[in-house]
Amino acid sequence: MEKLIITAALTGAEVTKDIQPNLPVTPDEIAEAAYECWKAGASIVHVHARDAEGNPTQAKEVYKEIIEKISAKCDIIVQPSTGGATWHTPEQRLQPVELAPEMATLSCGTCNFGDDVFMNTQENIEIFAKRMQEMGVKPEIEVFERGMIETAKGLVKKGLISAPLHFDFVLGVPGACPGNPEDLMYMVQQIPSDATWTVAGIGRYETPLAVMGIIMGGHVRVGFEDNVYYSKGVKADSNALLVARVVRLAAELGREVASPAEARRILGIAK
Ligand code: KMH
Ligand code: ZN
Repeated sequence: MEKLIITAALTGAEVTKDIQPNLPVTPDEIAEAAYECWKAGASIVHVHARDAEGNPTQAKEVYKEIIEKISAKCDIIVQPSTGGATWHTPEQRLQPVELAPEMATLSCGTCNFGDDVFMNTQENIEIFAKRMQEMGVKPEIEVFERGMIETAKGLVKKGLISAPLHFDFVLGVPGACPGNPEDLMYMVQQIPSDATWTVAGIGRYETPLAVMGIIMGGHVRVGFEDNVYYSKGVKADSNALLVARVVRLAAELGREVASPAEARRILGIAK
């Protein structure tokens, strides 16, 4: 089994400081949180930017500042979001790809997202995929529902993304696929045999699905974007503590953790 890639989803677009007082929102806070997660064992950070008021923004300039600040501290792979918030336009969402980051997310379909709709039309998915290809950005295919895997396979046929694909199963979003073990096992059975995958369990699904990812040979995402608690009713003090728990679980289960350089090799990212 390959070493385990741990992604830290630091901020997201939905969580606020009221919900999680330790949420990193400024570029300095995000860079420090990324550094702490790197020290704890993460090899990728999934980044959402916030503006000066703490609201979600997809502004290229803010992502540029965040990437520069993180890269000055450590060699972790920085993966900006192109999902943004549900109310962002496709044009706003695509902005960080212009910075040619090593990776970026590519959501491959529309689903309900709590009380909102996370809209990804076929036309926009193709525009996003094409621009990532032109900019040399490795897409992480975000899968919230089963059909999104088929959309990704369709992008391969159209030459807009290429093997080996890397999927992220985001399971447990209210309104989309739940995060039970059988949901993950079914998803994994549908992807190409040469593909890699990560699992991100939302809320109470986070830790059980992390264990599933470790033992099934997948990779794991944790962090405040997905879950703000350390245990039932107890808020986590930092993203790094959530990463550190996955590192301990992996050690107990006999799986080594990948460095960023090893993660690049596993994912086929040339630095
Ligand atoms: N905030 C969600 C609406 C991504 O980062 O690519 C979308 C999201 C997915 O978080
Ligand atoms: Zn995200």
